[in-house]
Amino acid sequence: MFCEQCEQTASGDGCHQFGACGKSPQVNAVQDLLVYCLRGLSAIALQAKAHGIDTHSVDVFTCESLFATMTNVNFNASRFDKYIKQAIVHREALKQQLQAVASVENWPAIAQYQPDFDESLVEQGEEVALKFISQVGEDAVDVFSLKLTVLYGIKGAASYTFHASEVGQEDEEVYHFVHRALNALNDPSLTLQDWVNLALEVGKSNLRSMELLDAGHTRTYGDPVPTSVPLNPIPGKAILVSGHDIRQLEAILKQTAGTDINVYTHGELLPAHGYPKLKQTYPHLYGHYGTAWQNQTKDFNKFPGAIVVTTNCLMPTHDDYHDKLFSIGPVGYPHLTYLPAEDNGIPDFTPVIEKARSLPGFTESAPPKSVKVGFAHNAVLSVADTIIDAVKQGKIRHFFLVGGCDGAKPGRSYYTEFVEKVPEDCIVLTLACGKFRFFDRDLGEIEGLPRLMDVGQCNDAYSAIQIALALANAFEMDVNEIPLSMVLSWYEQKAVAVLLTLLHLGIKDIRLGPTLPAFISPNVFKLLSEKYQLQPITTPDRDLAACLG
Ligand code: SF4
Ligand code: SF3
Repeated sequence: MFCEQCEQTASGDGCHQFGACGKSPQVNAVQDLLVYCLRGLSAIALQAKAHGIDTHSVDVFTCESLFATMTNVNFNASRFDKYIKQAIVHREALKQQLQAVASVENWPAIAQYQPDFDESLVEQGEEVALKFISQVGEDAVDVFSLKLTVLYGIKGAASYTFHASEVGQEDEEVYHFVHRALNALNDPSLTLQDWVNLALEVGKSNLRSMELLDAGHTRTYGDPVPTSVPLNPIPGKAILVSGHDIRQLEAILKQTAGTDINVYTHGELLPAHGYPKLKQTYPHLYGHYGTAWQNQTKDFNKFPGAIVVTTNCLMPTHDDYHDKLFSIGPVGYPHLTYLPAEDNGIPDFTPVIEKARSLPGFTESAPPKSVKVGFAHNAVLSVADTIIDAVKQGKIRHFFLVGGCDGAKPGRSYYTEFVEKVPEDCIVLTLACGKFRFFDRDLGEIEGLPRLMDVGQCNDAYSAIQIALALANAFEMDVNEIPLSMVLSWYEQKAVAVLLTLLHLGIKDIRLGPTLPAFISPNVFKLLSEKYQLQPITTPDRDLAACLG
């Protein structure tokens, strides 16, 4: 087994025996086999596109199945067997269509690969996994590092692309790029510089994917507005919805409308409360429960209702709550109840509703407590004049974007301490699940502006980018010259995609932690630090002093 796609990777240099995330070597191998088959599928999809053949179902399938191979999404080997079979069926169907319009003599070897479904897919996955081959040149370590960066980045970007397609936003160029990036992994002739360029292109394409997702969310549910979200449960039956998928949250709200069930968000669905049309249409979207993904064993156990996990991050499930847990979309775990989508992409959530009814729900009130969400680009830029005046008058000295993924490592307390130490004349923007380390702190206000603003989910890095670019425009400065520092935490491949987007935009001086990606070789890191001044976090005091200096 070899996997080093997330920050949790064992001993900081790859999981070799068993995933620190709970992924078994068997599941890792079938994920590797799926990625190999997708590389072959992409080679054919590119040819099909060049001949004007409609590849839409293959495009969406590729994004969904890449999504399933991300950290903490799917632990169910049998699900990957199905994805692998589908990849081969899609590939052969496209070949037939191609044969009808062009006389193709030879398919690339990878596109002729045929898994033997009567034999162990695990062994076959181990054979075809992307491996480091030491004898391919002196920069082999760095090329391999960049190949992994592209693969992991495209997984993150594919997940956002899949979400965007669910809310009706698609771009052929993005799908084309996903296939091009996967197909590049088939090309041994690419140089180090080719791989650097491709990694930055992943960032560019991911920016478009996040833009599409933003458009899908805001056109469907309205631009987020500052909204108080109760953290105290209220008596009544309850369903908890975890992950990132706002469309599936809406489907659950629709199917529970008019019942006595209250719906709570968990993890990265907290920002959903900021979307006005969702809130207005479904008053039983009541509040938020729990914090970041790594605390779910405790949170899910205590939650007295049914729970649906729509996306990452799912941890290995626990007997204490396995029976009340459901997964949908690309998410899965052995023996966990999976609700398949119907033709409209939405599952029938009746089993969830029945489970919620059979459980006690909340029986007591708790003291009121709330947090504010909804500071996406439209909300923040609607008060741009106030912000700009406050900066000009010296009332706001600096902005910090403290965001990204949360995780279990003790070093992540850095982010809590950092936010606590941010001087009172500075504003903290945050996004993604890393915010749960400080999201309920009252940092007060400057000129009526909250000092802590929740921009949204990890994909709402798009919003943060729009805010940064608008401020740069207003101050007639380069984005790297405005008083803004980015202090980011990463865990999984969505964060890799976002980081590549920021580098593609030329954003410098990003501080990254809690540790640097294991898949980034020392030379690749040197290159990134020389060109972009990308740097590891140190201590909150040192980093704050450097940012404000
Ligand atoms: Fe290890 Fe992370 Fe891969 Fe899981 S996803 S096997 S923790 S590197
Ligand atoms: Fe969190 Fe998994 Fe990355 Fe969307 S829910 S940010 S870790």
